[in-house]
Amino acid sequence: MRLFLLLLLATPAMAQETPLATLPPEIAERIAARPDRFADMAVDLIHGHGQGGAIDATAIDRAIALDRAFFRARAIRPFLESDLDADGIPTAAEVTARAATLSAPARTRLMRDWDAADSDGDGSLTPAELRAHAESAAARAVSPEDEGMMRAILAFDSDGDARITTAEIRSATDAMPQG
Ligand SMILES: [Ca+2]
Ligand SMILES: [Ca+2]
Repeated sequence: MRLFLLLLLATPAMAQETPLATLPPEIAERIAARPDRFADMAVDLIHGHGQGGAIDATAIDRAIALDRAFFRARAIRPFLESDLDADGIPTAAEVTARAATLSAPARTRLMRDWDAADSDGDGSLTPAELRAHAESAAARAVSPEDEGMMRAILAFDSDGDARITTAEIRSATDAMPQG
């Protein structure tokens, strides 16, 4: 432990030059494999969710939460559209009525999602089942690895002002060997 601390103190310049060293290995490897792809993702996130060409930890958290909310809403929308009596609980009969108005591929998708969402198989979707279905769709769409890649942007704050600029991203990733 003491040796580790001494090593850290002895190599500040090196630590500064390699933001990847501070990241979980699987994230660092993914960035090192395609630095250009990581830079494109980071710059898009900065433009989309940052301010004045820079982004901070709060804005990255918000971007991840917005992504998750989008996929949760998308997953439950077909069931809300099936809730014909508006009691908040889509039933098998209601979903079947909705399914009959759809194209074959959309019908297949709706019924497959229905089977997955009605986890106790009782023919109705409780709010808890709807929420669980929404959460699992969000988890599939935004994986822990995707989240890790977005949060990895924070490691590229070379001037330490807690805001990461597109220039900080580009100068670090341009210096990496391109895969
Ligand atoms: Ca159920
Ligand atoms: Ca900065």
